Amino acid sequence: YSENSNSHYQHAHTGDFAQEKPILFNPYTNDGMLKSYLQRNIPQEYFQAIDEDLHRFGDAIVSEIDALGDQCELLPPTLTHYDAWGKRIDKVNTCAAWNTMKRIAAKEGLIAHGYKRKYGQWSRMYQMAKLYLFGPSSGLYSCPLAMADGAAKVLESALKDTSFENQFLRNPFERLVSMDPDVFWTSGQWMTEKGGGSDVASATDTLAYEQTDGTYKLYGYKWFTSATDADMTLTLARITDQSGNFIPGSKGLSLFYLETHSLDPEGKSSLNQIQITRLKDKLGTRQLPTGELILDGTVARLVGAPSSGVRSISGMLTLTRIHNSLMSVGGMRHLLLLSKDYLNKRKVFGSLLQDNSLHMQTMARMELECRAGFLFAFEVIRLLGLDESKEGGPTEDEKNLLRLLTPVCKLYTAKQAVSVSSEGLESFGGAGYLEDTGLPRHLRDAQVLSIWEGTTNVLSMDTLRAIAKSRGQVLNSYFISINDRLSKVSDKGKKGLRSSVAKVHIAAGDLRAFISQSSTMGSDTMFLAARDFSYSLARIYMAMLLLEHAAWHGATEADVHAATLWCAQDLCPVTSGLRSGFYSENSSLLDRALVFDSFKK
Ligand code: UCC
Ligand code: FAD
Repeated sequence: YSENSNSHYQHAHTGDFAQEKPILFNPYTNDGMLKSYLQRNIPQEYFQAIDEDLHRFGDAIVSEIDALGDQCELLPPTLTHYDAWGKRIDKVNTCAAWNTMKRIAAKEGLIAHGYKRKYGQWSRMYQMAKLYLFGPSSGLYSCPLAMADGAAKVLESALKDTSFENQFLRNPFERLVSMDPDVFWTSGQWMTEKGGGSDVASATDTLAYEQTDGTYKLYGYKWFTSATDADMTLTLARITDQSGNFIPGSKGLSLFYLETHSLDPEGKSSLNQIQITRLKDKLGTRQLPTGELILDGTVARLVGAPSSGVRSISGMLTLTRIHNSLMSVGGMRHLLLLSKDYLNKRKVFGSLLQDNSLHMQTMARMELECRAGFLFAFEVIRLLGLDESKEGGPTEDEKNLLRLLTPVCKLYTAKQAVSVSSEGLESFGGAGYLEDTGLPRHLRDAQVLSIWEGTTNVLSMDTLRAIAKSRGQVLNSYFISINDRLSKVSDKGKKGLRSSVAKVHIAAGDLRAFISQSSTMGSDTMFLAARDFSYSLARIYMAMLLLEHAAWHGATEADVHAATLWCAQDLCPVTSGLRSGFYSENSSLLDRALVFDSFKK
């Protein structure tokens, strides 16, 4: 035996090749869409300061925050029911990185910027641009921040309402919008009960008993509560009369504020008569403690008028749904940045991925979804900024658009995020499926975006609610906005844009025709068409936004190509659905037969 070649104990030969891994570079400086959008929309005197801050923040994400986000995934929260001596404590244990995220969020003003309003009507754009960069690297800390923002919104408007004693909301509001990490609070949003999360009105059986001091004690079971470690929450419950009777349905629900911890008689902090029965075992969002809670005499205070709980909490839903859209587009962008870096690192069939035109076509399609989603989410954010801080107040059209587009944007971008995340993982081949690459969690975390904060169908119904409640005014505002803004695009005469503008006009015309026809077809038709109708509203509006961006003087050839590609798809699927008879009673019966075909319990 020669010493090197024939030893029984030779070091395993594994070959010389090791794949270079994808790296995240500054997510601000590498996102031309974000920068050009902000440049196009924010006055120069503000843009410069915002640009500098986002550049710095992008560096911090790469150097510090992204690694903390990884830690949150690797060290998920746990629940300790009892201390060593048998005392029930229900302590949620979160990792150090999760706790650091809270401090970063406060210091960076991730909620505060939306309320300090240093940049007037552009403050929301600034705040949300930071959150868009932060979210995908935050280990899901974006979730408690979304709820904190939603709660701040409700509390801010409640504090202006003089019809009830509201000063107890001052301190929590100041904490939610604080930039001091030792003062900053996050909030929960406890709506879902065992009986359901969509049909909250039927499912809620948490009861609220008024006490002599004007507070309430709540008794109930909250079935999904994300960020169980939050400092406070807004929740729904039914107020009983003295005989213990309560009003069923939506009309019987009231909104309550409560703090999750209170001081016990010895001055020690303990849960406010809350038992955390367990933490959910979830497909994704594993970084986030999502618990089931029993409220057993939890002390709470009524916010606003009794029996207007759903209406009162809808301000929170608007904000959290906007955050959901933001996280959908932020997640797509983050994965795409990694995928783009991989293009010149991975070779297939003798050439780099970046030289493979079929792969580049696949990448371009993902990029297109991301850009369209981005413009849509930031359009809703722009409208939110106008609604809150426009000098002289928002116009009726702006208010209508915010109401209509919030659910439409949430439902559409969530679906885009699931599909782009799936394709994004595939762009890494088998590596995209391996846990230790850190990639699979992007798909797992995306899947929840179309479920929580209202599923796709429930938000399609909310779109119809917005239309019905405004007697169609929100749709008038929608078509006015499309026409006005497209008329400016067609004047620019950029190559290829005119024919795309014409396609959007045709699609918008088809949508109008569908709307006028649907009024004669009965409510069942509109119910069956609701999802395709919302998709049509989304695609047409996104087409207009892409064209508007492409017509901007600073736009690139890529922006023009993106607009052209988007307009080449079916922009108004509800028209095709109607032509195919999808919304007829007969089609509905056939759908039912298809679903149950050969299904026997
Ligand atoms: O999932 C959750 C937290 C997840 C973690 C946070 C993620 C943050 C983002 C991601 C970042 C990473 S919390 C649970 C979320 N739950 C839902 O979204 C519930 C889904 N269900 C619905 O949306 C339903 O439509 C309901 C429960 C809101 C309403 O159903 P009802 O009972 O049929 O309601 P009504 O009777 O139609 O409405 C009652 C009142 C009406 O006003 P009035 O009384 O003036 O006639 C409605 O017009 O509430 C008004 N209203 C609204 N107003 C209802 N929805 C809205 C709305 N969206 N905007 C304005
Ligand atoms: P269901 O309502 O039972 O939906 C089942 C199916 O029916 C869905 O496909 C839905 O689209 C469809 N459907 C329902 N209604 C209609 C309709 N009218 N028309 C057509 N189709 C319909 N909730 C909270 O309150 N606070 C939280 O912090 C929270 N955190 C969560 C965290 C995670 C990880 C998850 C997964 C959920 C969380 N939820 C939370 C709950 C979440 O909001 C609900 O699960 C969601 O709203 C859906 O409700 P559901 O589970 O009852 O589904």
